[in-house]
Amino acid sequence: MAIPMEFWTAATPNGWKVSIMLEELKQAGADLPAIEVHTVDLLAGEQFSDRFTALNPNQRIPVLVDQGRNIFESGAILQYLAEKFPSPLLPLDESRWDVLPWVYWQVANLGPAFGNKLSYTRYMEDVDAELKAHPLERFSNEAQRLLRILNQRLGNAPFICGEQFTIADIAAWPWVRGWKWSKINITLHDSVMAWVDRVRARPAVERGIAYGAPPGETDQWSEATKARYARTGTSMASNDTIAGKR
Ligand SMILES: N[C@@H](CCC(=O)N[C@@H](CS)C(=O)NCC(=O)O)C(=O)O
Repeated sequence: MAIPMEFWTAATPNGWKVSIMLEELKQAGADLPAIEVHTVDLLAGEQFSDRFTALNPNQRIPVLVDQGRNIFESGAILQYLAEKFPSPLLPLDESRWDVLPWVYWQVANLGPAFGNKLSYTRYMEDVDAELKAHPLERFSNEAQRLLRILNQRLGNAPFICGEQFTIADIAAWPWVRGWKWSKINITLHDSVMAWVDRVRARPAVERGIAYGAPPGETDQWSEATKARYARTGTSMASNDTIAGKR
């Protein structure tokens, strides 16, 4: 019997990248082992526990544990799974270089810009509006710059790397689809809007975003869920948390 994989996650965009990937691989017929899902309570600070830090010294979800190896960073996990279970999600020949730069682009650019815009928009209630104005403008402009790039690509093909849905789409989509929460206006970008719907229509994506989401709230959160996310985000974004003071 294959040793189960452990998937350490939470209901957030970076966690959903991996849950979508696992569901897409199942859909593609990959012979996955059993997956043990461990939910990390980010509000309680479980990401800072000794047990979790031993899995990921960077103290962030997601983490995949496979055969005694801990893989952290969502982009690395997507690549690891794609290489271990070959499928059209990532070509394994030379043409993988059409895909991998867009995965790195997401983790190095789109994720941080959207995440920072979200933090200043929703999670810094106790910071003066005047102090937030500059970072808000900066991350908003950067998010729009990235959306223009994405829109241009998606004007030429249905997916980021062409005709085929790949791990580049899996990496970018969970952040972009959360645009109402981050208040990043994607409606200016028609091809991005159409891609958000196109990806959402995939059955594996439907299952992937259900991980950790309250039933019936995969697309629209209740007020109680929004309040819980706001509490969690506020705790994670706090300077005291980042400075290790709590
Ligand atoms: N670059 C990392 C980012 C991971 C990340 O920021 N995860 C967030 C949840 S979306 C987290 O664990 N935050 C906990 C914290 O900030 O304390 C990746 O792509 O895996």
